[in-house]
Amino acid sequence: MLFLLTAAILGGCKKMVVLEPSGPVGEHQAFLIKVAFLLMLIVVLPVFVMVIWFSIRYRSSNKKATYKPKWTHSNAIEAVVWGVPVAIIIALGYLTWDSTHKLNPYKPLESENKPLEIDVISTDSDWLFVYPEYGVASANQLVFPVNTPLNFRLTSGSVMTSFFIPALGSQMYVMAGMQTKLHLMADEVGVFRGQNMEYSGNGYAGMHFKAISTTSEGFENWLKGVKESPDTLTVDRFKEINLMVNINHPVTSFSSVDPNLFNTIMMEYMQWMHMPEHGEMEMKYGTEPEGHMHMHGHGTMH
Ligand SMILES: [Cu+2]
Repeated sequence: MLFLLTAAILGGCKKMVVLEPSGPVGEHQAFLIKVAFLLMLIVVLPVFVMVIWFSIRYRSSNKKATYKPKWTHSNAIEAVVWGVPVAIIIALGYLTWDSTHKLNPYKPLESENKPLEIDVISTDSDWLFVYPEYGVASANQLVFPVNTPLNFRLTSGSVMTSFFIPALGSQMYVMAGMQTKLHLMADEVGVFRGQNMEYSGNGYAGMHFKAISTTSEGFENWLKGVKESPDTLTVDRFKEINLMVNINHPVTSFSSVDPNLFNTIMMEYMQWMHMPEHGEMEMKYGTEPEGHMHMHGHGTMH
């Protein structure tokens, strides 16, 4: 509680989005943080109490305290010292096991509403959000309807980045030549901060964006606006964006998107991995090197 209080005071008026999230994934994660914190207090609080109590009661000037210099074993102390940590570990272990499965970022979220597919592509300084079902895209601004599961698949046109909207929960790595997945949902209308959690180079400072959770009418209206944009997202246009390091992160709408954009960007790195030296590496190691198998695990094109 002390920690929460201190953090709340230090945080001032700002909402602590991770502890007060706006979606089911974030809520489960905030619950875990709080439970782990309370379980930790079971050990921490008695220790602090005993430090004060013992130092007062057993000070050298207190002649009234019982003096027991000869003792070797105490079943009661052993039971507390071992029993409590074991109970805490069992409780934490169960919670971790259960939540790891429930919060698997690859697991689709349950909802009455139809999920929205969103392809996320990161560059050195920008986030591109492609809506394949609508054939539109948006740079550095993510707009989506409230109470709708968001099915993200993510890849990078450049270095490794990390996609995170703290108010919604779970961050996910974004890697070139690979595809990762993430499922999130917002249960409140609002504007949340999205950011890159990986120090990725020059453009890192500009890699934050507004994640806007809106009503379904708001989303439809936004789509209409995007459809009117003169800008289109072709593979060539993407390459242009990918080369720019723009820390001013302008929000841009694209009225149409090359349907193969995501796979084209991913394949560029997949092909690179299949160059001749790649074969030599497999010969050298006798088997495929671990990193490579990891990449296959994420790719869908192999
Ligand atoms: Cu391969």
